[in-house]
Amino acid sequence: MLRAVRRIVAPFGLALVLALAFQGPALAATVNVSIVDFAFNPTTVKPKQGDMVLWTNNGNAPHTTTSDGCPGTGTVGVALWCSPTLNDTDTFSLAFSTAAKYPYFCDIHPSMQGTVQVNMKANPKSGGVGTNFSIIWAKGSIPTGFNADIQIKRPGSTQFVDWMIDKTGTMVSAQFQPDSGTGVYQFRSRLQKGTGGASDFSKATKITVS
Ligand SMILES: [Cu+2]
Repeated sequence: MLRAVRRIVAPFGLALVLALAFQGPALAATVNVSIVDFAFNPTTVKPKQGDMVLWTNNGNAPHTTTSDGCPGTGTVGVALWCSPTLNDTDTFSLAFSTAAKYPYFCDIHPSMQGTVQVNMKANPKSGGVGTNFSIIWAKGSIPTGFNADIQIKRPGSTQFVDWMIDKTGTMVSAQFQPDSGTGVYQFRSRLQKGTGGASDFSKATKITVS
């Protein structure tokens, strides 16, 4: 009997180990936000590029998840998503491909506010003046009708300046070779709507050149 059980369980155990081993970083994750009366919980989420954010209304009141800039809301922003009214247990989801800081709110209760923060990636994170760095501001492609602006802050500089502007489609990364000697270089990105309106800039991603 025991042997029979083991014969059944062992292959499943192996399958589980293999499944975990091959899961890798390629699979997009889902980050949950619970909408309650009257807040987004958690207020700030940080999905990785390509991850999904799933909002669920767990409150009794109707709510929305509304990107700053949505038409008719009197706000300024990128208007990346404008959910319909979500009643109790209703959900709304969106994959975030592009690094940026996305403020949003509930259009019914504007004091309910949240933020989705997606960071850029750099590979490698440190190197020499001859190193080619991959600077990655989106995964897959930039949403249709939108474009990405990427800024750089070079060592010794006090401000960000434009580096890559109005990138669309699958223009989601670029090579960077240090052009201002050694030190820390910082990059940040935001998403713009083609006809105006933009998200906030992402948190800076750093590379160290020595
Ligand atoms: Cu609300």
